[in-house]
Amino acid sequence: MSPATMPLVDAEKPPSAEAPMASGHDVPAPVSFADDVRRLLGARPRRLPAHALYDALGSALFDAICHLPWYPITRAETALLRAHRRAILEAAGRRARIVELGPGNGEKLATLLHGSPTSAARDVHLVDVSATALDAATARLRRVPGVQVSAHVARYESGLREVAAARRDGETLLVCFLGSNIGNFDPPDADMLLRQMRAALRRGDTMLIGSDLVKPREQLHAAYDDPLGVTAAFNRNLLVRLNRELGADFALDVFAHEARWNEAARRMEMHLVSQRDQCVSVPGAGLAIDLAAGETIWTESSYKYRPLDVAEGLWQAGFAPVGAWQDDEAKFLLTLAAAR
Ligand code: AVI
Repeated sequence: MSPATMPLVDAEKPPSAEAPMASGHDVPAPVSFADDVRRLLGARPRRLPAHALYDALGSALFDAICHLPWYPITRAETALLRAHRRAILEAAGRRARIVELGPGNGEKLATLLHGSPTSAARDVHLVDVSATALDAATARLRRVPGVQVSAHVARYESGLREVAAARRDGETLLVCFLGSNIGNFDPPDADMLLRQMRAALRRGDTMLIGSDLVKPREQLHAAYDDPLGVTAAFNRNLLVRLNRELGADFALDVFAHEARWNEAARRMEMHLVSQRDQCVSVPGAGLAIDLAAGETIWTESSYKYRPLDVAEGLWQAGFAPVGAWQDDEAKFLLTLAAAR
């Protein structure tokens, strides 16, 4: 990896046309897994909720993906964090309370925190809907000297609001949204999420966001359909979860993992392709579906970005990019933005 530093973006100027400030949206009430499955799997094209990929086994498989030579996101981002952590922490301020949304195994935040002066005490908050996912990250971060960790089992928006509301006088917030997690949201949802985040912050708070960039199709295919079949297992595990939790009768061997690059939408898609005509029932969601041979269940989108799109999306949501660092080999971008 060769992290290359990009020039800082002028915080006073939008990347393109002037846009209105974010106003904050109402957060929709959480729906149950069964409701989500009924709505998405019952519709055409058939879909499943990507957030459901992360049960205990799914989280372990995702950890394994991050170690695969064909999946460069985690390594590239870790290298950028290591190279620029002092600048990032300095810009966030000495008294920054740090929040990570979707911390994975905690390794990336640990890398960032090792840039703090050893004397600095840090209040760190982790937000995720999965308690299992939070356990590993909490244990990892407790080993970093001077760090006090609190875990919040919550959706990103509500967890962030909770942490922001409890800040002490004089504290700023640094929100870490790493790993290109933003890429798993369709653009309207990603925009809304950024606006909701902005609404929870005060002017001058900062956000550190990782975005995977558009790259050659072959590299994307290898990253999302790796020769070891780990990503295929990660994808099929969603069916294992439906069988276990909703009493479904998916036969795993008649669904093939497929990774597709959608050029027009600039996204990788993961699908499970039915290998024959079949009928599947999901009693826990009150659903029975017919699948034709070749029909797919779309399980995840991973949007890929151009650097200017990232800056523009942040600006539209009420943030001013103040620093950006790119890994030219892996094509990955880390952006630090201030709430304006
Ligand atoms: C967590 N997320 C950013 C990963 C991604 O690249 O979209 C999840 C993943 N899906 C397949 N491989 C990794």
